[in-house]
Amino acid sequence: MEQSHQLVISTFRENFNQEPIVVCSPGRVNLIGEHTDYNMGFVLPAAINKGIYIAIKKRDDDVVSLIAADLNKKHQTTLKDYKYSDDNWPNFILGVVDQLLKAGKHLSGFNAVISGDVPLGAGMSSSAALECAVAFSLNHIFDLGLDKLSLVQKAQKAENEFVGLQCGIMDQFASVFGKKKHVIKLDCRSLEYEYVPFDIEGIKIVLFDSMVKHSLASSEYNVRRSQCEEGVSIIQQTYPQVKTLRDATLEMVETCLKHTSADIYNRCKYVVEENDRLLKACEDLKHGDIESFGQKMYDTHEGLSKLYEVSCPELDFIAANAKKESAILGARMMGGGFGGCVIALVKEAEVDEVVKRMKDLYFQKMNKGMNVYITQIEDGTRIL
Ligand code: GAF
Repeated sequence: MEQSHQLVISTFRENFNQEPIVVCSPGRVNLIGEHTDYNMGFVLPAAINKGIYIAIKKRDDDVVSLIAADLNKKHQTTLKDYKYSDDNWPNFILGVVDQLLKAGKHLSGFNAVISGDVPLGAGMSSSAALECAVAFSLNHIFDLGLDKLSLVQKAQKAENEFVGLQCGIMDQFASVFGKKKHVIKLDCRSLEYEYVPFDIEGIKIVLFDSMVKHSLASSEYNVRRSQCEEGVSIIQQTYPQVKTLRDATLEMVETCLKHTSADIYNRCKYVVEENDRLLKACEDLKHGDIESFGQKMYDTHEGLSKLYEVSCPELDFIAANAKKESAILGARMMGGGFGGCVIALVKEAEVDEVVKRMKDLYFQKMNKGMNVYITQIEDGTRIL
């Protein structure tokens, strides 16, 4: 992290000859509760020790001058002329600017340099981290007076409306509200949340990165979301009180969807089961029953792979091998899917041997390497 911090400052000084402020916004892990956020259910994410850094300072004109230090790329536009960029990375910044302007906030132009150590496309939420870093830093330099939840919502809407991914609120919420050594039990309907201690003696959160970049992710993600909505509209014909899948029971899914399309039935069944699983997993945490918690992670993987169909052969292979390791208490694919990481709870004393075996097996089967990240749970978005 220190490297990205230094890089944004030095690049900023070289290019703009000014002193910036620096904001860091972390990536996230999610222990359990996948594809539940946009169905108004629960999630259990945490901010981690990998993040996006932004060095930023306002200008007197309306020029927005951006540098992506890791990509060695520049983008320049104005507050009047900005538009979607085929280069992609500027969109996560311009999308937030767009939301703030639409909300009637007064901005001038600004200079900004970004860098980070959240691997891109690995399901650790680099895009949400960037959006949150931008929202937080603009709020600070222009003194916009937005609270943390408003910043999260602006960042999410930037992704929905400018980038085009109909994501839920989990990633942005985790990045901003993260708390060292705690996971966040977030109710995505009421937006009430609780910090649950997650500092388990002798257990590490390890991410096995399949190195598959999820190219299908945004299109298939939006398809999953509309399949869930279609399921809800069918259930509503019999149960008008059901507004989202959060309100549905397995019995309703069986009665109303069993004889409709298999896809709709499977997607909705998974979401209703996952919500229930998360609540039980939180009970496991309270009782310190990490074995039972871990078993639920494997069950989530099964659901994501077979019912929700957002996994891929590489992720299935990693999760299946994890299950054979006695030092891994639970594992599952994490995030939107179609690539990215498997998250695993691994006994600390055996991390090195386990990682080596998992990497070797992956290489033998897939003929490619796998990156592994041993993460720590850290605080959310902050000024440095
Ligand atoms: C992506 C989205 F951005 C989140 O909102 C969430 O839906 C997640 O996929 C799946 O749980 O990270």
